[in-house]
Amino acid sequence: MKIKPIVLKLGGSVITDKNKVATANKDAIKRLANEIAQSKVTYLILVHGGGSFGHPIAKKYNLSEGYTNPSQVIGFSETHLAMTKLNSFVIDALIKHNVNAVVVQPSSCVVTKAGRIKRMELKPINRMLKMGLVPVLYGDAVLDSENGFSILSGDQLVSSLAIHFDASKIIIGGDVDGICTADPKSSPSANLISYVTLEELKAKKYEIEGSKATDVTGGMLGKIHELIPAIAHNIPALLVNASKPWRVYEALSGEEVIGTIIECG
Ligand code: IP8
Repeated sequence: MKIKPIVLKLGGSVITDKNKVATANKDAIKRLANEIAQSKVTYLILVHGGGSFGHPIAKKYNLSEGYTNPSQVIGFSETHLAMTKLNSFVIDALIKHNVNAVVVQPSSCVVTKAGRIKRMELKPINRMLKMGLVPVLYGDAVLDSENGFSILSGDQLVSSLAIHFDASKIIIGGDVDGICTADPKSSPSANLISYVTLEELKAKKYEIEGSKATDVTGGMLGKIHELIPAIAHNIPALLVNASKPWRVYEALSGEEVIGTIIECG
C-alpha cells in the first residue's frame, strides 16, 4: 500500500509569541496537539516554523547571508539550540496527547546548495511513517555546500517532503485565514479567497504580502513561492488559520474549513 501522508506546517507565528524573544505559545501548542490527536490522521509529517526562537538569532548573526565571518559560527549553534528548545515543547505536547511524534533534526540530515535543499536523508522518515510514527521537522540552520550555512525554512522542507512522499495534501497553519484580497492584518475589509489556481497566482492576480515581523525567510510571499513546486506536482495546498481553534483539525479530517485551497488547476 502506498503511503500518501499529509504534510502539515505549524507556523512560528502561531506556536510562539513573535513579540517576545524565545517565548513559546504553550496554550496554542497544546490545543494543536489535541487537534492533531483528535483527527486520527493515519500518515502525517509535521513541520514547524521558528517564530521568536529561530528568527531573531538568525537575524542577529546574519545567517541567511551565509558564512562570511568566523563570529557567525556560534550563531549557527545558538539558532539550532533555540529551535531544539521550541521543538521540545511541540514534541512533548504531541506525546502527551498520544501522538507518536519523533524529531528529525534538519541540521543533521539536510545539506543545501545556495539555500536550496540539495541532499536530504529521507529513508528514516519513510520507515518512521511505516512504523506509525509522526516525523516532526522544523526550519533550521543547516550546512550549505556553497555558502557555508543557510537558514532552511520550514516551508521549503514542506514542499520538498510533499513531493518526495507524494503527499495527499499540504496544510499550512498560519496566523491568517488564507490568501486575501488585501493584507487582513492592516485592511479589515480584506476578503478571503477560498480557491485559487497556480496559474492565477503566477499571473499575480493577488497582491501577497511579505512578512513585517522579524522573519528571515519571507512571510506569506515566501511561503507561496516555496509551495509552487509541490502544487505543480498536483499536490493541493490548503492555507488555514491555526490560531483559530479546530481549523487544523477540520483541515486534517477533510472537513469543510475556512481557508484557501491552492491547486494546480
Ligand atoms: O519559520 C526558519 O523557519 P520558518 C527557522 O519556517 C529559523 O521560516 C531557524 C529561522
